[in-house]
Amino acid sequence: MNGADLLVSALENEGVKRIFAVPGEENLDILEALRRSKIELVVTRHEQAAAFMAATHGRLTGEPGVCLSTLGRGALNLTTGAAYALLGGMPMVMITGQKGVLSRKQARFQVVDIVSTMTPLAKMAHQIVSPVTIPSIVQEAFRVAQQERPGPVHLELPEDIAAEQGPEILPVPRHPIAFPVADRAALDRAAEMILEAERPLIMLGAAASRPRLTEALSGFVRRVQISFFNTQMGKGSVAGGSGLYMGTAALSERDYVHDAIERADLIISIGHDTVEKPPFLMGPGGPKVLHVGYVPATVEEVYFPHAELIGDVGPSLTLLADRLEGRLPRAGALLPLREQILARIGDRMEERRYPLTPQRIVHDVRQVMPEDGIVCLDNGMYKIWFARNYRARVANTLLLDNALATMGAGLPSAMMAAMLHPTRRVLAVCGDGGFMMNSQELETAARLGLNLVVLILQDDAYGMIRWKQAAEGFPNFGLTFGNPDFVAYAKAFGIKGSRVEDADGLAPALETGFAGGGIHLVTVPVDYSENMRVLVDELRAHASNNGDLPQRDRWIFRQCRRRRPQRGARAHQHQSAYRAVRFDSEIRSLRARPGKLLQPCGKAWTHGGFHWAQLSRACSRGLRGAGPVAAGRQTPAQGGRGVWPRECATSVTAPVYW
Ligand SMILES: Cc1ncc(C[n+]2csc(CCOP(=O)(O)OP(=O)(O)O)c2C)c(N)n1
Ligand SMILES: [Mg+2]
Repeated sequence: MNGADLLVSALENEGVKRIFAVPGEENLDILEALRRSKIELVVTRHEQAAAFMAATHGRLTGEPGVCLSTLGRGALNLTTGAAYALLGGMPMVMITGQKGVLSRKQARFQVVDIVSTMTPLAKMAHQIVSPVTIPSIVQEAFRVAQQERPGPVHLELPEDIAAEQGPEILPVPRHPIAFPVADRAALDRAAEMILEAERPLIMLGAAASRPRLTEALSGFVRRVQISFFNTQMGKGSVAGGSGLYMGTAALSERDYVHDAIERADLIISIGHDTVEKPPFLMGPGGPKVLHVGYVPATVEEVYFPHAELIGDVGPSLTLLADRLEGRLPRAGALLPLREQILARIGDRMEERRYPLTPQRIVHDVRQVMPEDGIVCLDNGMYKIWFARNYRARVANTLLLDNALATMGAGLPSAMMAAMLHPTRRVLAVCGDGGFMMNSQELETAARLGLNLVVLILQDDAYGMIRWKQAAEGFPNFGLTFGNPDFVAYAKAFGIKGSRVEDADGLAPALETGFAGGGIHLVTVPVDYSENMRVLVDELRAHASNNGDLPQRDRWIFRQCRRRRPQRGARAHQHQSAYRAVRFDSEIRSLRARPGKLLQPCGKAWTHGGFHWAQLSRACSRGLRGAGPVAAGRQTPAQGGRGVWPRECATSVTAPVYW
């Protein structure tokens, strides 16, 4: 048996069914061993897709997916997938080739230090230097990848070690991995906190979507009857139709779901992972947080739990529910807010407009997707709309990446979902930017004979960045592009394609795509003017109506005054520093932009959610002798335009201190 045979038999022993790969000549012994094994070799058209598929295998099954590449350049192409799996908590094993290590007949030709490259991107990165170590190293790799928190591991098999003959060594026998359950004292403490709460609220984070957790988690929520919301990656982890769902925190603040979060006095945060964009910002005076997780919380400026319940989450929650069931008369204290929150989110979702609004697209997709249908998103503006508006009722039926948030993963992740669940409807939703980052994989999908519909939202632009550019007052610049004729493009791959031509055309086009089987590409033009209308103007007005802005401004100003020049690191340790830092960055951006238009918000002018007077006062402190300056002397109601004054913008060249 050579090293490659040992590797492949160890992979078979781990239950590996497929390997996603773009092989190179350094992998030829592995290919030969695979040819003689039961493992299917799936070649992709770019290593990045192989890694995204393997990571998604891990995400959906809990068992590591495996990808393979050549040395150097091929291995480097796996790095984005490695980061995707690392941040997303997805178990994955990456195997890469290398030139021989026992002799150097080709000197340094093509050699890159991939183990060092992978070290910060993987839970373990290891070069194999002897065939006899292969069975144990492979088992170690799989265990490390699967253990909480799951992630990628990397093994490098140099070509001479792969070819080296050695004795037959049996793979290391597998045994089930059990996780410890939270201890009794922690359970009692957690139960006490929940029993004392007046307005408890559950938050379901990324780890709540672990495949093995779904049943126990739904059972916990059913038994305690506490209303819940989820982060983007926690969507669907408890049935959304339970009547307790309060919404998804797709934004970090000011959305309608934050009405409930701000009123809660205890948040039971289950499986939250701070790799996600913060679902809410902790600050003084806010709700207490009980962190329930497989691993302790990472304490951050915006997330610092007051208590923790650490251990295997499913069994721990069952024990917690034993202490709580039937003893929580205030479990539904925040439920009266539910109807209004969901109604606001659902606003205009059936509007007939062409090009289609994002709300209408989400609505129509939901119509054609059955409960267990899987929607896999790429990254773009629509992700916020899907996270906010799409009601997922089954775990892992809305796959999105709110961790690395990379473009290009939508199609490969949907291909993996379609491979694992050939009888369920699977839909990839991509922007015209993200789709073109890995569109070559249409060939792989067609070759594999998958059933899959790919929906492309066409705005001929990097829409999300365009939105942020506009929201921050920058002029429109540099973010548009041309597109191929997507229907003709699909045809070139031997795939059916169609274009949505009117406001009611999306649902029938998707239906036809699913009914026809195979791969079907649908392209729909999207009207992104709703981004500004809803996500900026409407939510700001909502925040100011709630009285959030003045109160927050007062508080931010207090924090800012406490800061001293150049005390950055220490000042940041303060739990409130996030807001102070944001304030600081808004000031910096305004200083560079005299004449910038401010946002109307209720009766006032604002920038980045801060009142103009607050900002100009802060600036004028750096202007020796200058008094407070006024911006926007006319109110929005008087039809005025709020303009950031030139004195504030240009006179301060040194950092502004408070
Ligand atoms: C690999 C990668 N590069 C850049 C970005 C930054 N980025 C986030 S969203 C976005 C625009 C996405 O454009 P598109 O796919 O067309 O979706 P849209 O926002 O237009 O709906 C960009 C460039 C990213 N997330 N990932
Ligand atoms: Mg776009």
